[in-house]
Amino acid sequence: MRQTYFFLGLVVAVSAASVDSCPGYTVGEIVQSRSSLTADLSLAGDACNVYGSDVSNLKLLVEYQTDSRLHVKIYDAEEQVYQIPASVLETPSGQHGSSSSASDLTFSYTTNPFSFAVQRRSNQDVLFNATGLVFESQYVRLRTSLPQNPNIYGLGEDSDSFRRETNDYTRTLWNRGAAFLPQHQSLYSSHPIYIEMRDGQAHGVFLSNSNGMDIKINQTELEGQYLEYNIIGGVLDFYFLSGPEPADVARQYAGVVGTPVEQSYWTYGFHQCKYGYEDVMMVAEVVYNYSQANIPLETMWTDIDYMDLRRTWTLDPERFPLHKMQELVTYLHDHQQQYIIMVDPPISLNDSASYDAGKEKDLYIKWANGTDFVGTMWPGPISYVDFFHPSSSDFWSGQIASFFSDESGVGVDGMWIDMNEPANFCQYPCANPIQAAINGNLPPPPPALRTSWDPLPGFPADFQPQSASKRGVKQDTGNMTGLTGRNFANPPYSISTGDGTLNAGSAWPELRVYGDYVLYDTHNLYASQMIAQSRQGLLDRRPNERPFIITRSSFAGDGAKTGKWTGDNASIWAHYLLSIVQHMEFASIFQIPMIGTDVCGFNDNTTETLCARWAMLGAWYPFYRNHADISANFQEFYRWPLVTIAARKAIATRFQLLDYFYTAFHQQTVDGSPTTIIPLFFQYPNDPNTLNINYQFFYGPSILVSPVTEESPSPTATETDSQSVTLYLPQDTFYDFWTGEKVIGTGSQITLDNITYTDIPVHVRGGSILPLRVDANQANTTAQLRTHDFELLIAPDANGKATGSLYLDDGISVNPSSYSEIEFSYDNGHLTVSGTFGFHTELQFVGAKVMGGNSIKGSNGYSPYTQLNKGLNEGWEARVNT
Ligand SMILES: *[C@@H]1O[C@H](CO)[C@@H](O)[C@H](O)[C@H]1NC(C)=O
Ligand SMILES: *[C@@H]1O[C@H](CO)[C@@H](O)[C@H](O)[C@H]1NC(C)=O
Ligand SMILES: *[C@@H]1O[C@H](CO)[C@@H](O)[C@H](O)[C@H]1NC(C)=O
Ligand SMILES: *[C@@H]1O[C@H](CO)[C@@H](O)[C@H](O)[C@H]1NC(C)=O
Ligand SMILES: *[C@@H]1O[C@H](CO)[C@@H](O)[C@H](O)[C@H]1NC(C)=O
Ligand SMILES: *[C@@H]1O[C@H](CO)[C@@H](O)[C@H](O)[C@H]1NC(C)=O
Ligand SMILES: *[C@@H]1O[C@H](CO)[C@@H](O)[C@H](O)[C@H]1NC(C)=O
Ligand SMILES: *[C@@H]1O[C@H](CO)[C@@H](O)[C@H](O)[C@H]1NC(C)=O
Ligand SMILES: *[C@@H]1O[C@H](CO)[C@@H](O)[C@H](O)[C@H]1NC(C)=O
Ligand SMILES: CC(=O)N[C@H]1CO[C@H](CO)[C@@H](O)[C@@H]1O
Repeated sequence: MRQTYFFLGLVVAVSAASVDSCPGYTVGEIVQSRSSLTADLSLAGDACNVYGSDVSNLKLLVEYQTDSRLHVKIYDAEEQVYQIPASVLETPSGQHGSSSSASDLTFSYTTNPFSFAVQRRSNQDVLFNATGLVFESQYVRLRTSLPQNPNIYGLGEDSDSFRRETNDYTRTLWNRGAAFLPQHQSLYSSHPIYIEMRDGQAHGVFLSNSNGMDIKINQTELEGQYLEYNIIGGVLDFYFLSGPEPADVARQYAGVVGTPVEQSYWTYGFHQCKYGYEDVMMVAEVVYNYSQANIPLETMWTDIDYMDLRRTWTLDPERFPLHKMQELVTYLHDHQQQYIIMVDPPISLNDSASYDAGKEKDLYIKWANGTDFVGTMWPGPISYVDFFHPSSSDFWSGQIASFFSDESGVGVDGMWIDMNEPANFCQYPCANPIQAAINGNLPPPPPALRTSWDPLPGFPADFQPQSASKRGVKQDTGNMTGLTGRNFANPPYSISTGDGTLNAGSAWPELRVYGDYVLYDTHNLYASQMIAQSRQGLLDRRPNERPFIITRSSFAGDGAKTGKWTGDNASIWAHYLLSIVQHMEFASIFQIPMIGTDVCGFNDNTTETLCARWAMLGAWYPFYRNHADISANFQEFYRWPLVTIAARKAIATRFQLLDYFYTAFHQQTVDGSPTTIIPLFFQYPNDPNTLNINYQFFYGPSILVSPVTEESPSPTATETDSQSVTLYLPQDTFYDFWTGEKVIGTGSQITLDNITYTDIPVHVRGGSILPLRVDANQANTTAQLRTHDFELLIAPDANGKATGSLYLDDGISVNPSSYSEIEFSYDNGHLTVSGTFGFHTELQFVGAKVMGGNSIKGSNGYSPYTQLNKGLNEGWEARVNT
């Protein structure tokens, strides 16, 4: 959703003193054990007090938590400085599963001034060399030197290149609604984790800190190459992850912040949304038109259009009346389709029922003096639900239970939560928010009531034309809620969010949430709390169903509860490309693998060719949704012949592979293995050519997708117009997914010609077996697809061998009562199926085909089909035609 709100960067006065003159710290008493080290650190000279006051006494805690994970924490001895509440994100502490002699990582330090280094034991490589520690009330700095031009990935959310720039580069983390995804600025989420690749080995560094920060990567003649954290509060709470494979780092990170949450089978279907559907009739018409166009629509969505005067938890009584909304939901459910609508975090002051319910429990974010803060959002004056308040869970769950009641409300199948940075349209200092809202921010007038509609065969009569937590408080120390005496409104060190100030476009940093916290410290966690309460509310309503949530804003660890979309992009080629980078980051580094980008673009008008290419690419997004802004033209796939053909083919292919991807996604939920959207260097860490690949990716472990990267020369084209694509193939055996032909990768680029608007280059990695649903192009929904049999696609490696797997369960239960984990293995014509077979089904493996078989090049690279007709409830073996 667009936030119609822009700020020019403010020029910030440069402080006279420099932190470079700060004295650093000296190491006092050290206590060492087999698996940990603690020490006192004290200021080594006169305080420099550049950005607030220096904290005199610090503590160092080093824990060898596992052989591959080292925890290093530097915090104030008084424990007054803000730390992330364990109720929001609980990272491991007090774990001592390894020792200083067994760990893959070694920790060393110098005493005066204090510095520390983390090395890889096997080769003594210095992975992190922390110098220049400054710890002030509103500024914390630490720098690590790095090799020249390091290969660094992560530290999102952003719209920059996949591999981080290494010179004069700043990544700012401060959750921020930023339409059009501007480059070199902070965007919706904060994920302070990076992966670095050195000579084929990977390590990870996670800084568990929710405060705003500038992470600077730079190379200067004097200081060499470095990465520097400049944080406006909190403590230094590092987790060093030793890899050595990129996939190991991903698993190790999941060990710190949690594995991603499992999603229901239907969530992988195709979704349609737009801001600007004028009434429920128009929503129904889109559903109808999709079915007429024979494009399988799985889930219909509605943006804030459905609300009465844009107020959360209300329905526009004329345009989206309850009885018609219920009929729409019933219609969709009867057709095995789903419905989702948007929910925003503020409550309108003018919405007496919901507002009073929240007020009664004192659930709104407050000023320091205890008065509720009033800001401005879509409905005008609003207060924000304080999702940190323990009673907010009951309140939010109650709202969900009644408004989304399956019996008496709108029985939606998931939640789409937006504006949760949280967004605020009232410009600081907004002396009179109510008046300001009334003056300039009343909800946009609803569209004129429509009075006539086309008939919608199959829909109810109403749709036919007629008229129209817990906190680890320790004794004798502080409660880690934050130092007093700080300047929240204008912090002395200013991070470069892109807006110039922290309060631009959001609720002010000086506001309070439950537990004596200020948004200055917890801003980046607001969405996390909304996600948690929304998940709980959905679980309370349908206890056995996996809650499906798509959020705009997020923080480290949120993948354990939610999926995400990448926000308000634009209908431009650059954002079609950017989506690939963002999905690799979210899926493989940030552990939010249910990730998607608005297909065909949100802001501005798309074109037929852009939308066709995007329909083809979107089929390889975990979350595949077409969505556009109210000011953009309609862009449903059925609106252009070319896009219709592209979408049918894309969805049929996605359906064919849906269980392959469901299995891959399941693996990531089990142990954090990056098995969903995978960068090439994760798969080929020893191939340095893969380090700079932005626009090719693996969809699951076995499928390499190489979309067209050049924009179409014309905005309209026909199905047979084509372009070429140059792609990189690592040294490996591949097969063209569409023809079955073998393609030997040589670690170089190849060019494919004649890639029409309904084509996308896809290769299967040799050594893989993929379970495919048969006749996938005949399924209109994923529920129908689940009744289709399987066939096995075998792509042998250079030795004629291949393996694969299939995870089966009911596709919806939180804890499925039964499931199967089926393993396939193939060796030169001999196929073996084994595993566990708890999920009983009448479906069959009807056949198998081997890629790169005895084919005539150019026509069909598949072996003659082998009929199998074997069940899925026990193991078996068979000969397969090669
Ligand atoms: C860390 O960096 C400092 C300054 O650049 C350097 O003097 C020191 O040798 C480095 N430490 C290690 C362990 O490499
Ligand atoms: C990088 O270093 C140069 C030279 O000191 C400096 O001018 C520039 O501002 C630095 N960039 C960042 C992002 O810190
Ligand atoms: C549905 O299709 C009809 C017939 O092509 C068209 O007139 C109408 O505008 C479409 N409506 C929507 C909401 O797409
Ligand atoms: C799928 O939808 C098409 C078009 O509406 C219809 O002709 C076909 O019968 C449907 N298939 C199934 C299996 O329901
Ligand atoms: C409050 O709501 C009423 C009726 O729902 C509406 O008429 C009025 O314009 C609203 N006022 C504001 C300030 O939003
Ligand atoms: C509390 O502080 C806010 C912001 O300064 C102010 O607008 C409000 O009037 C104050 N409330 C009281 C009761 O003093
Ligand atoms: C935390 O400690 C501060 C300072 O001692 C105190 O003012 C505040 O009330 C405490 N907050 C909580 C939630 O205990
Ligand atoms: C989108 O197209 C509509 C009508 O075709 C036009 O009025 C509008 O100005 C276009 N928007 C942009 C941003 O070009
Ligand atoms: C390009 O592909 C299309 C569709 O697959 C085919 O009809 C056409 O003959 C091909 N053109 C060339 C030049 O190979
Ligand atoms: C990544 C990218 O291309 N961003 C563009 C997004 O849109 C704005 C406005 O059109 C451009 O200024 C950015 O360059």
